[in-house]
Amino acid sequence: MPSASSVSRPRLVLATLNPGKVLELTALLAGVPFEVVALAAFPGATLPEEGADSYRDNALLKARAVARAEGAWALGDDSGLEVDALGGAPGVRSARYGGPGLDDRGRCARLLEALAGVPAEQRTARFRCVVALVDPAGHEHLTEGVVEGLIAEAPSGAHGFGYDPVFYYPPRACTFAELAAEEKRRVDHRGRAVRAARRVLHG
Ligand code: ITT
Repeated sequence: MPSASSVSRPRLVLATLNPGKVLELTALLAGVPFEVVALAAFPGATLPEEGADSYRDNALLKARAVARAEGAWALGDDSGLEVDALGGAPGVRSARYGGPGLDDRGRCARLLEALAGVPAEQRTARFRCVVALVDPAGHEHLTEGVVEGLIAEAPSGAHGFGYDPVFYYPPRACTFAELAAEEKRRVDHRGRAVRAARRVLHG
C-alpha cells in the first residue's frame, strides 16, 4: 500500500504574478490535497490582460487561461480596495490606479492625496477579493471575501503589500501593514475567500 506522501497530488497553479498574493495564497492553502505551484515557476508564463470591469470576470479570465495552458487546476485572485469617498474607486482598477509609472508606495501616496481633507468618519473603505477555481475539465467555482476598514491619514507598517500601509483596521487599531502575516490572513478579504474555496479543494 503506498504511503500518503508517495501518492502524487494534482497540481494547483496560482494564476497570479503578484508576489505578495503568492505568499498569502500559499500560506492560506496549506494542507490542501494539491501541490500548490506559483505561475512564476513556469518559464515565460503570462496572464491575459485584465480587461473586465468585474472582479469575478477578471478572476475567471486568469484562472481559465492558466488551467487551459497548464492542463491543471488553477486559482485566480482578483481583488481591490473600494473607497466610499471616491465612489468605490480604485476598486477593480486598484492595480492600475494612478497610471503605469507608479509602484505600491506611489499608489498609496496618490490615494492619500485624493483623500486630503476628508474627515475620518468619511474615510470608510473595504478590500474585496474574488477567488476563481477552475479544474482541468473547465468546471468553475467562485468565492468572495470582504473586510471593512478606513483609509489612514498616512502610511504605516512594513508588512504585506499593495495598499496595506494605508488600510486601517479598527478591530486591531492598526494598519494591515502593521499586522503580522498570519494575523492579516485570519481577518482579511483573501483569507475569507480562500477559506471558502478550500471546501471545493477538499471535495
Ligand atoms: P495578478 O493580476 O497577477 O494577480 P495584480 O496585482 O494585478 O496581480 P489585481 O488586478 O487583483 O492583481 O489587483 C489587485 C490590487 O489591489 C493589488 O495590486 C493591490 O494593489 C491591491 N490589493 C489586493 N489585495 C490586497 C491586499 O491584501 N493588501 C493590499 N493591497 C491589496
